[in-house]
Amino acid sequence: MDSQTKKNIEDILTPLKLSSFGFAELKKPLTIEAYKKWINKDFHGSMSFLKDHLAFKEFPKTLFNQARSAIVITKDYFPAPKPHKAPVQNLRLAEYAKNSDYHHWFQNELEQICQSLRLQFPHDLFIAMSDSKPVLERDLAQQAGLGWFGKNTCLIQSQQGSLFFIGEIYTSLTLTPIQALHPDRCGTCTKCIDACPTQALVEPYVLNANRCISYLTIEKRGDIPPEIMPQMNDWFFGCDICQTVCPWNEKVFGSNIKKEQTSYKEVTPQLINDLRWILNTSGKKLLKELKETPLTRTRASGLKRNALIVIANLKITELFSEVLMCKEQDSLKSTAQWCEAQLSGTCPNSSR
Ligand code: B12
Ligand code: SF4
Ligand code: SF4
Repeated sequence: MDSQTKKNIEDILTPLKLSSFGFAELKKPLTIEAYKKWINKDFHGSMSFLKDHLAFKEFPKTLFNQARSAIVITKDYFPAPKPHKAPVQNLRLAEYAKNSDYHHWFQNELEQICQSLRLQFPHDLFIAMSDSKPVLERDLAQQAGLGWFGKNTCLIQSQQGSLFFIGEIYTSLTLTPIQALHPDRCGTCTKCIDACPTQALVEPYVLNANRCISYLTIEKRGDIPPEIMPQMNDWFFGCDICQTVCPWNEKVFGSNIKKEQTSYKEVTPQLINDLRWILNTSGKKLLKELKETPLTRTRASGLKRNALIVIANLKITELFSEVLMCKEQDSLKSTAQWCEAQLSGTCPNSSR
């Protein structure tokens, strides 16, 4: 990479005040063997696309013939830079899901960067992606020197913690890393593994998605194993615990994030209203009202299923009749029956 190319790209990116950026060559990911082992153990659950995408992830140049390198960009999502106002504000959402769907706004920001790059390099290819193509994004960002793999599997930067998205621009330019690999700073810490409520971090750096609240509330379709539902606490969509207990996030964000995310939500009339709204609203209307948010990923039946689990775990007897109504729907029947069993015997006015 000649120094003028590097300078021209940096001149475009630096004024944008991105959280961080770096360059990586498109080569076999450093952690591809760990990825294959993970797939072979079926830790991906029903996310079959992760298995199907293996070849593109192992040989990144095959995704776009002309691509040679990637410009990797991170974007902080806490406190929410693009908050949405959907009527789920009182439910326990992962921090990323308090933002509008990053697959749209972050992707758009990356597209705009591509436009500027095309003006500077009219004969070259630039393709923007963020969780939209088969790319092993954490590995690519690690190669670009933008963080290390924590034992919770998230990419962490010592100055920024881990609450950031990763996006990349594949290009035909030949770029080499401008930063060295970020050293591992987990040391002997195991806080994330110890704090995971469902024991999904089965060993350092290995997450069994089948047990992960994030997977169960977002990606899993249908019923959730009954032995895990009580451990999901009041998480409605996603989970942040293995990140909020991380000393590197505590260092960057202070006590705010920890307090907000590691304690149960108080059962307020507003929280009950949000849950009632989810259960009483038709699937079509729910998806319409939530269309700017990432919550539609789990579909309407997933949102209703998640609401039932929160109701059961918080023992919200005020919604008993709504729970009974869900028993009439095939897709919710068994979760509603389980929820009913958790609630029955609880007097509506007793302390929780
Ligand atoms: C599938 C997926 C999920 C799944 C599986 C998560 C997972 N850990 O794999 C589920 C639904 C559970 C999920 C949850 C979340 N996700 Co997600 N997810 C993805 C996706 C689409 C693919 C990830 C993947 O390939 N997993 C495969 C497994 C094998 O990878 P891995 O667990 O990271 O394991 C690696 C390391 O452990 C490492 N490794 C293994 N052994 C060893 C040993 C040593 C010594 C070392 C150093 C490394 C190492 O190698 C493995 C392979 O790279 C990416 C987007 C993308 N295209 O890459 C986003 C992505 C990883 N997710 C992201 C986010 C924000 C989240 C959540 C925070 C959302 C939330 N709050 O609910 C949580 C975080 C949970 C967690 N602890 O990971 C961000 C991560 C940003 C970051 N800073 O790391 C990404 C990159 C999306 C984006 N474009 O920003 N996600
Ligand atoms: S996101 Fe939650 S459930 Fe998943 S590994 Fe982290 S703490 Fe465990
Ligand atoms: S909690 Fe500790 S072990 Fe886990 S990712 Fe953070 S520093 Fe690493």
